[in-house]
Amino acid sequence: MFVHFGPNTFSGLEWGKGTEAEDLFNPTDLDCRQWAATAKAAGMKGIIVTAKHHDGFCLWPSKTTTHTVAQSSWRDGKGDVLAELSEACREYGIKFGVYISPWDRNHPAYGTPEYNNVYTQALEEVHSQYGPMFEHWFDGANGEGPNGKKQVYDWDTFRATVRRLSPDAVMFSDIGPGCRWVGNERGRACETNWSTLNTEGFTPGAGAPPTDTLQQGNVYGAHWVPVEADVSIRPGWFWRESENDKVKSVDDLMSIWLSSVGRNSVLLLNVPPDTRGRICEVDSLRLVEFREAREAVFGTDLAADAKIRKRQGGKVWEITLPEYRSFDYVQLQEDIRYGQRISSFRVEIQDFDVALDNGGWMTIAEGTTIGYKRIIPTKPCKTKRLRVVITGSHDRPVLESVSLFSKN
Ligand code: FUL
Repeated sequence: MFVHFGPNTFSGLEWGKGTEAEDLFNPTDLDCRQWAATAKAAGMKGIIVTAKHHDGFCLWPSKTTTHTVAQSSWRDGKGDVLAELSEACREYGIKFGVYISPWDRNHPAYGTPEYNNVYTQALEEVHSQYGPMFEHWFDGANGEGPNGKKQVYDWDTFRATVRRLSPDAVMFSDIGPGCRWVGNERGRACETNWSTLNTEGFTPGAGAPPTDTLQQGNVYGAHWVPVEADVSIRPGWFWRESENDKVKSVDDLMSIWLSSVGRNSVLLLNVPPDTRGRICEVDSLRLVEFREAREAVFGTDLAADAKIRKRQGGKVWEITLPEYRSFDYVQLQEDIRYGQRISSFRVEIQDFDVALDNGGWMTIAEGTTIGYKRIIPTKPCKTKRLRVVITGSHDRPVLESVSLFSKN
C-alpha cells in the first residue's frame, strides 16, 4: 500500500507549493493503526508512506528543516506520523517503507550542493529512527520550470546511506537499483517485461531510459531491476472529498492486478487517508471486496492435483488433470533464482471434439516473457490435458509452476 499524506491532503493540491503554513497539516483523528489494519485486511504486505512530498513538509520532526510536524500546532507540535505508523506496522506484521521526495520546493538550500547533505541527513534520520525499511522510494519528479532551481543529486551518497541503515531495503527509482518505475502511473506493466535493465549512463528522473525501455526492460540487461507498478485507488495521489465517489471499482482493480502482478511486476496501490488521518470507508470496503474477488479466482489452483510430465529438458510440460475442468486463466512462474530466461511460450489444450490432425491440440495462449509470475487470461476453456511449450529461452528454461484458475 502506497500512502500519500501531507499538506496536500488539506489543500487539495497534487503538488504542494512548499509555501503552505505548517498549521495546514492538522489531522483531526489520525489513526495509523487503522491504515495498517486496512492494509492487512486487503491482503497487502507493506506500507510506503510519503514521509516528505515535493512541498518539503516532513511527517516526522526532522532537524533538517523548519517545515515539519514539529512546527505545526497538530498535537502541539509533538506529533510524529512516522513513529506512529512504524509502530502500527510492527503491531500488524506489515512491512514499513518510505518515500522521501528528493525534489523539495521549500528547503532554502535546494539548488545548492548543501542540499545533498540535507537530504542525506533526512535519510539518516528516517532510516535510523524508524527503520530498517523494506523499501525506499526515490521519486524522479522534478517540476521546476526553466527558471527554477536545479539540483544535481548525489545519488551515490543517497543510495549508500539507505544501504547502510536499511541493508535489505529495495530501492525504487526509475532505474532502481532495487526495482524500477513502470513508465506510467496507471499500474500497467507490458506483456513483454524483462526484469533486467541496463542502467549505465542513466539517472532517475529526466536522465532515465525511455518509457518503452522502462516498460519492457532490456533483454540481457546487466542488472536485475524488476518493475513495480504504482497507481492510486482514486484519480489523485492525495485524498480529496470530491473524489470520494471516484474510487476505482473491483473490476478496475482486478484489471490492474492482471496487468501488473500478472505481468511480472509487483503492485503498489495508493490509498490516501483523509483530513481525519483515516482511510475512508469507501476505500477500505473496496479493498476488502478486491481481496475477496482475487481469492474467489486465484484462491483455488485447478492444476494443483494435476500430473505433470516434463519433456525435452523442461521445454514442454504436459499436464493431465484428474477430470475435465473449466478455466479462464493460465498462470506461469519462472524460477527466478536462475534469472529470467524465457522469451516465448505457447499453451495448448487437447480437445478430442476438434477434428485436428495433430491429436486435437489447440493453442489457447501465446506470449513472450514470464518472469516471477505471468497470468494469461484465456477464452473459457474446458479440458483434461494441456501442455506448455517453451518456444524461446536464453538458457535451459526453468519453469517453476503452472496453475489454472476459473472466474466461477
Ligand atoms: C510522482 C509525483 O510527482 C506524484 O506526486 C506522486 O507522488 C507519484 C507517486 O510520483 O513522481
